[in-house]
Amino acid sequence: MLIKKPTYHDDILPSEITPRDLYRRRREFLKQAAALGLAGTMLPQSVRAQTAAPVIEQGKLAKLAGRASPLSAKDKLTPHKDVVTYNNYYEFGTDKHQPAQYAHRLRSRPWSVAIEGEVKNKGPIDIEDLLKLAPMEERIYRMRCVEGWSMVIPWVGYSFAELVKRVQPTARAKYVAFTTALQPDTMIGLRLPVLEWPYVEGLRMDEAMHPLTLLCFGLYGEVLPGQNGAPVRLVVPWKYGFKSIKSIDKITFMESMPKTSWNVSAAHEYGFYSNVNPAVDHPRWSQATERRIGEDGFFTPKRKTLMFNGYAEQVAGLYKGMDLKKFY
Ligand SMILES: Nc1nc2c(c(=O)[nH]1)N[C@H]1C(S)=C(S)[C@@H](COP(=O)(O)O)O[C@H]1N2
Ligand SMILES: [Mo]
Repeated sequence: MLIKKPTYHDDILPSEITPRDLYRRRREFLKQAAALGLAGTMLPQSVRAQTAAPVIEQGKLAKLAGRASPLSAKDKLTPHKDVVTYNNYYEFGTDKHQPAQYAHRLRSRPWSVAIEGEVKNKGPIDIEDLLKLAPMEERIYRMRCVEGWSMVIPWVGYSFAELVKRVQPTARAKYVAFTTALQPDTMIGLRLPVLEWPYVEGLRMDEAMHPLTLLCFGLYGEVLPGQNGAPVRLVVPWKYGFKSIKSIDKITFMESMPKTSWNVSAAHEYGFYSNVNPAVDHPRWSQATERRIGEDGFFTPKRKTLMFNGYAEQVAGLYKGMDLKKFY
């Protein structure tokens, strides 16, 4: 696809780009995207398009075993083929099949994760050390995208809390921000100012410490392929998919609520909490039902979306007394 370069210059340092510049670039892009008919369901209406046929060249991935976890869901698994070819990873394009086409280019070694902010043990952790930090578990989780589809995926990883225990946040840490790596030479989507790059997500400290919050390195018994967020990502099963940030290279403990990429790009559509809540519609579509990928025949009825994606028993306590329509 040929995309006319937006009207900004490559020689401007990211630090020199003001929010106003971003806003202008984004508007410029949206105009061009509308003209070109680009995909991207989560993006504003003007940015929709046809899906290209997937080209999948899957190399053999290394095995990554994990002991079965009692936190696993009992649902039928989504076929592996769908898990690795139907993705949202906008850094590799806003079309569902583009990440599978392009993300094999992602360099996942060498890799380290910077630990910063309100924390005693600051500094980079090498990916090989991160892999050995706690025993690997296989966790079968339901995932639900804000776009209205869901999957059931056997992830491999360990609770994010294991890492938190070792790096020791200070008493001032109330939130955690996660940042995706920036690889301009491999991430073709970075040319499109659809989101504020790098992709940033955040959790409240108690959400981050919940045992269900998974620091994830693999799926289906193999290391994560690029399109699913190699070499390390987050999986937060009771929140919409976009909170499950991919290819993390920085974790920052913070006293105040971090800005998140989706909230910056469309505050009225994507709040900080983003808990799966069938009673709160997306401004442009309902969240009451979902289509489970892999079981969608012509006559297959949609599933009813469950509060907290079916994890209410485990997580509802985190939000006691909060108005979840206000804190969406
Ligand atoms: N860095 C980054 N992380 C991301 C995204 C993205 O575009 N960039 N998309 C999110 C969205 S919207 C979803 S639904 C999930 C999809 O994860 P999967 O492709 O592994 O199923 O990743 C999330 N994490
Ligand atoms: Mo999503």
